[in-house]
Amino acid sequence: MSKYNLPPRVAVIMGSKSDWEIMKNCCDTLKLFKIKYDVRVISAHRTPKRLEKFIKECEKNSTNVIIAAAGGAAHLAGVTAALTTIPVLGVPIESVLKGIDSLLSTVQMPAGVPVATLAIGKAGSINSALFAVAILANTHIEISRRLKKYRDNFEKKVPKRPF
Ligand code: RP5
Repeated sequence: MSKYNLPPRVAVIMGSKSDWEIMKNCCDTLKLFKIKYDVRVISAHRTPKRLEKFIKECEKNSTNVIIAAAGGAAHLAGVTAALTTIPVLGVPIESVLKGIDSLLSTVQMPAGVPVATLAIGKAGSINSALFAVAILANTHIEISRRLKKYRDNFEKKVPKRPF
């Protein structure tokens, strides 16, 4: 089977176990769409060898998207993107500086190695999964159907009046 026909697969990595409370929202969202995913604690500065090894595994098992979350001097998504051409989505985690440091560290990649950066915290965590789903929906009709259904339900939940 060609790697392009394999079931879609997403990897979710985060710099610390302390990021899990936010990143479980990402995993719950992937689950909702029945997307296969791996989830790991990998830090660019604390466990650089683990990062390199994991990225090699992702390339071997044809992972389609890597979601990388980190807080503070958040270089995990950037380093990940430097080591692979698999699309990398970055989630800035709230920090002592309210996540502004994480956001800027993740989003401000110099031209050539992109990281698609989501919002700080829970919204970014959920949206990173939805963005991965949207990427996969381009080539997987069933995922595209699920995404459209999700959006329809989303619209139904918004009240027409504020009272
Ligand atoms: C980053 O430092 C992690 O992604 C986390 O958001 C932050 C704090 O990590 P811990 O000190 O809680 O392990 O690398």
